[in-house]
Parts: sequence; C-alpha cells; structure tokens
Amino acid sequence: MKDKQIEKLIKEEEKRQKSVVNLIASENIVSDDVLKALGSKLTNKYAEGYPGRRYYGGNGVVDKVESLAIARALKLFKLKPTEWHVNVQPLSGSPANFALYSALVPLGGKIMGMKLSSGGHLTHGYPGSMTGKLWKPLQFELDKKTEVIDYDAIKKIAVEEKPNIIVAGFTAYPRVVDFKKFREIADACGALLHVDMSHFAGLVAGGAYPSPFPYADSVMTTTHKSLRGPRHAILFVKKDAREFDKKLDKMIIPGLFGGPHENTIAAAAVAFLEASKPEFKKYAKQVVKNARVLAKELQKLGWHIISGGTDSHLILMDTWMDGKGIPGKDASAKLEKAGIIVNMNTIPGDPRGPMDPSGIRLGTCAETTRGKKEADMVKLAVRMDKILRAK
Ligand code: DSN
Repeated sequence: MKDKQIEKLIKEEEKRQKSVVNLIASENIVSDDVLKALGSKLTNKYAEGYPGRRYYGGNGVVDKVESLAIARALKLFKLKPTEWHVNVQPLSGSPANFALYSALVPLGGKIMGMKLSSGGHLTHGYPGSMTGKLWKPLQFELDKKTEVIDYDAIKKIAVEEKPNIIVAGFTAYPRVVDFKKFREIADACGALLHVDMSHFAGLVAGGAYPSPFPYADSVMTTTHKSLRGPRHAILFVKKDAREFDKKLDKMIIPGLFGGPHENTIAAAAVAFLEASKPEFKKYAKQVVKNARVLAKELQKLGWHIISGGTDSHLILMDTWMDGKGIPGKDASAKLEKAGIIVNMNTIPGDPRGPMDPSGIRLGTCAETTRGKKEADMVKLAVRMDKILRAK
C-alpha cells in the first residue's frame, strides 16, 4: 500500500486478531475468498435498483452477482423462490430491521420485542432507538426464575395490546426460541411475525438450530456472525397476496438506501456457498458443542450462567453475582488484559444498568473457526476463572 499509515494499522489489527482468544459472540473469521470479494473492483460500481432494473448503465456483471447472491441465499435456507423473496441489499442489521418495519408497519403502530436487558436488540423497540420512537414499543422480559422466555406472559400482553408485529430473536439470549409458539401468539393477536436470526443464521444453515422459516412472515439476518460472511444483512419476506416483496423492495430503494454495496453482496454470496458445504454443518454443530462445554465448565467453577446453559453459540455469564463477583466491565477489562476478548453485557433484570452491567457475553463462533474443540473449552474455562478471580 502507498498509504503507510493505514497499512500499518491494518497489520496491527491483523496481529491483534491473531494474538487473542476471540469470544465476541457476534464476530467470526471470514475466509480469504470472502475477503477477496470484499476488496474487489465491484466496489467501484453504482447499482441503484435491482437486477435488470438499474438506474445506471454498465450493470450487466453486477446483475449476475446480485442474482447469484439471491439464489444462493434462498437455497441455503431451503426456500422456494415462489414462496419467499429475499432482498440482499441492506447494509447492516439495524437498518435492515428499520427497513422492514418501515415497509410493513404503519408509523405509530406497535412493535413487540424482547427487552434489551433480557437479550433483545436495540431495534426490537428499545425506547432510545428510532424503532422505539416512530412505533410504539411493547417490550417483554424473561421469566425471572428460569431466565428463559415466558411464552404465556408474552401472549397475555400481545392479546391485550394487539401489536402490529412481533419480533422473535436476540443478541444475548442463549436458548432455542420456539418459533411455533411465537406464530401461535402472533395469530392470536393478528400480528405479523418477524424473526431476527442475525446471531444464529449460521447455526440454522448448518442444521444446529431450528429454522424460523416455517413460521415467520419475515426474517432478517446479518451475514457476519455465525454465518461467517462480510458485515452485511439480508431480508426475507413471504411472497403472497400481501405483496410484502414489492413493499420491501420499494422501501430499500428509493425508501431508505441508495446504491447497494455490490462487493459486499458478492462476499455474502461467497459466504452462502461456503455455508452450504458439508464442512459448515460440522462447524455449526461444533460451535454449539463448544459453547455447551464452556458454559458447563464455567458453571462448575462457580459462575452463574444465565438460564443454566446454552443451546447455541452464545453464553451469558453473570460475573457480578449480587456483589459476590466482579462487574461485567471489570471482567471484560481483566480478560482483555490477559488476551481474551469478550463484551460486557446486561443480564436479565440487571441491577447495574447497561453502561456498567453485571455480566459478560461469550460466543464460540470465531474460536471454532480456528479449530478449537471441547478440550480447549475446558482449559479456557479454567483460564478465565483464574483471571476473573485474581486480585
Ligand atoms: N452488535 C451486535 C451484537 O453484538 O449482537 C448486534 O447489533
């Protein structure tokens, strides 16, 4: 590179990534092919519109790239193009959820989702997010005792409040979500069911987590977490008389976005192909096995693991334990000093608040990509325990 300053920083970051244990639940390590597509000259092209319907000339090749990404996304999740539509242009998860609500929920309508401190996302109706300002948020919490989703409690609120849309999905919930139950709740109150599968999309693709598609009206996923692609998002909607496909496409462009990032779309297409291979199935299963072992070992060492374990790549660990342990922020800093990267996280009913919460969130996607297995997780738990308990 001619720009030595940026070249040096890229090298520094590469070195950092190599030297640490990465337990950030929403990160992964992409293949060289994904990187090649991302860094390709596709980035030079403006392509507002859709394949065959572009605003600029010169899009013959880019049309093929985007069409391939669409076909691969549908195939990966075993969807019939006659039944599901996918828009592969959203630039990331938050704007993708915003686009979906903008397309399907009238402004001022009600969005029901999991509260941030229970493991939901900002865009599931958090009052500080525009999704909680332009629409009326209805937030549900986990059952205090079991620390898992209480479907009866959700149904009660839903039937009383009649939300326009219910969002099932999470950024910090370790368990399997019962999409069938969410469908029943949505049907009982006349709501749409939107699933945010950003965290577990790779596990769904690899057969290690239930698919939401038999039950949802729409599904959003980022492509860079368990799916191991570039930083990007895609949106699926049911294709039927309700014309969600047309409404969504119009909301993406001209409604919210300008030119799609075709280099990123190409990189996502590469990731979809990689995730359709038998090796990825093995990978997805190993991700969950590793998370289960890590959770169990940490629990054995005396730590409070929210909900008592995990069914996914994700573990929510209460490091504070009502004052018997240390705050999540300190836990994260101590671990980072020792080369283990995590993020501080609220726990259900957190007494400390989001800027200095009671826990940390762990995930096994990146370290499983590096080939780590159950025995490594046992050692990692012991190492983490020592670091966290050291004065
Ligand atoms: N930041 C993502 C995560 O870590 O889950 C969600 O936006």
